[in-house]
Amino acid sequence: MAYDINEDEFKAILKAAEDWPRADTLADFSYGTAGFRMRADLLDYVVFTVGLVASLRSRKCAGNAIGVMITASHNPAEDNGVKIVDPMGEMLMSDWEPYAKFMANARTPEQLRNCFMHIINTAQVHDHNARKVIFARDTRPSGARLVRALKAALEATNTEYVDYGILTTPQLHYLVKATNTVKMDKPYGEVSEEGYYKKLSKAFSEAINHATRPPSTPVTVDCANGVGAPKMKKLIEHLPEGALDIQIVNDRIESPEDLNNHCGADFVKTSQRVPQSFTGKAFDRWCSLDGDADRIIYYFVEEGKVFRLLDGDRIATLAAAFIGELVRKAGLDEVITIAIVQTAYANGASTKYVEQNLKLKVEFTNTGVKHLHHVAAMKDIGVYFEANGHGTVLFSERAVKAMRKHQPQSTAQMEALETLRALTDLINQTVGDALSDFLLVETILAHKEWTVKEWLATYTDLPNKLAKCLVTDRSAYTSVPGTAEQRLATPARVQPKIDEIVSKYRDGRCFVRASGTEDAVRVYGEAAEVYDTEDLVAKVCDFIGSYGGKSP
Ligand code: G16
Repeated sequence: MAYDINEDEFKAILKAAEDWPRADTLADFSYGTAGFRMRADLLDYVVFTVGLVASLRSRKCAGNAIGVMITASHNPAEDNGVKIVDPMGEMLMSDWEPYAKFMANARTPEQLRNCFMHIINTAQVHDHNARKVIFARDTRPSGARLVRALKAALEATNTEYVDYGILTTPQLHYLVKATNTVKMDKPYGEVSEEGYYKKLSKAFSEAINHATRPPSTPVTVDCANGVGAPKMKKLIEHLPEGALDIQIVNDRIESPEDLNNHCGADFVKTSQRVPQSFTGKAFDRWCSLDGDADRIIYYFVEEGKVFRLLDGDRIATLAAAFIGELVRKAGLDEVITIAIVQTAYANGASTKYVEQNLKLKVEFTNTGVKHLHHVAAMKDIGVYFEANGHGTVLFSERAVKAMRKHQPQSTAQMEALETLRALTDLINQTVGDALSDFLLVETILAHKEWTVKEWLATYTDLPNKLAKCLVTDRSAYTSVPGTAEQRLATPARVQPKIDEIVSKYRDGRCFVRASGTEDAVRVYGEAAEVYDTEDLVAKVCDFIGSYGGKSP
């Protein structure tokens, strides 16, 4: 069936678009790992068109609220980005990504009209349907201007909207799901930022209820000088008194240039160093959020200032082991299975530990939580984390029902069951969430009465290194499908050279892929020895530098 464009609506769109002209770039914009991301001054028109797509998506989804988040997360302060959130709080359905790309690249009013018509007809979008969009932004100054571009598109398309101001990315995901489930039997939570803190703090109190005692040592949180700082402070106000001793550093949101600058999860993970403002003594527990608080990683120093990282792989293994124990103790191990989803960036030692010690199945996907989430959602309990600290644990409807119905046969079974049920509320079910993951890790350490030392002792990481190479055209780097991005299809000469280099190192593994959030290719390497790893990655970077660009 063919749908016609609403001429009045389209006139309003063209009029509004005049204030947000497309940046004069030759290259096409693409919807990458986490939406559009680039220098903020190029984004006005892109955000405007995202508003149009979000409005159409809402109409397609029977008027359910669609989320739009304006953030560039771990990127430097001069960047910004925008992404669309689907009705249950998950990332935009992949079939719609090309529509968003198509619209952002329309260069003339005619092309914009064609794109609009194309979406309406191929996705079969009813013009008369209700439409609603809710949105938020991180602390970047450019966010305020981009919000105006978004509002212009929403007003032109007669779309109802709610502006939630400054939030973390996972808070916006939470609000999308809460908004769309408000009339259901089991609403996801109160539709407010306050409701988010209330849900998390209540679940946290219940989850630590059966722990012998709260963690006896303080934990310090590096907030990357981003939105995580004020939001973590608000969360602390809601937590039960004395439950956790939390110190906050890097909370200067009034200095935009400090955002992610020598601090935050991405800096700590990639440089394998402590962040700015680090004052920890040996074995003090520290963690870092990223710029929009959807990633978290832990770390500490040993005596002699040896740096030790407890990254996303560590959080995944900690969570899977703990939840597995609870399932067993609750008497549900015959009914509920657990699986782990990782990407190629997972340290080989973590995968081995999961398979050999935890006896759990590991599945691999391409980079991007949007890929991991879908695989994890198919499991009874799906634990997914990227090594960079982005991830969560999904409980299927089936698992939640089994937990609800199960009659415990002993006090121990009852306690395990109560803790499990609390985790289903504590852990953000829409997307990786640094604040929720933080409470999860603290809960587990309290139950196990572990310090960072015992946590680190579960397995030994293979030495690894992640580097970035600047190339003239990152789109020239494409991966062979089905290899979890571990093999390059193009440029044709690169993969054979990587294979040749890797073959010279014991336990060597190395792959190269184009980043979907930065204008660079990433090079990941592992080997049996630290100096081998450094050497391996340096050689691959040198080759890429000589081949198609310049290495940093
Ligand atoms: C985003 C994605 C993550 C991904 C990261 C890096 O994180 O949500 O899943 O791992 O980008 O992606 P790439 O290697 O393609 O640049 P964030 O925290 O920046 O939104």
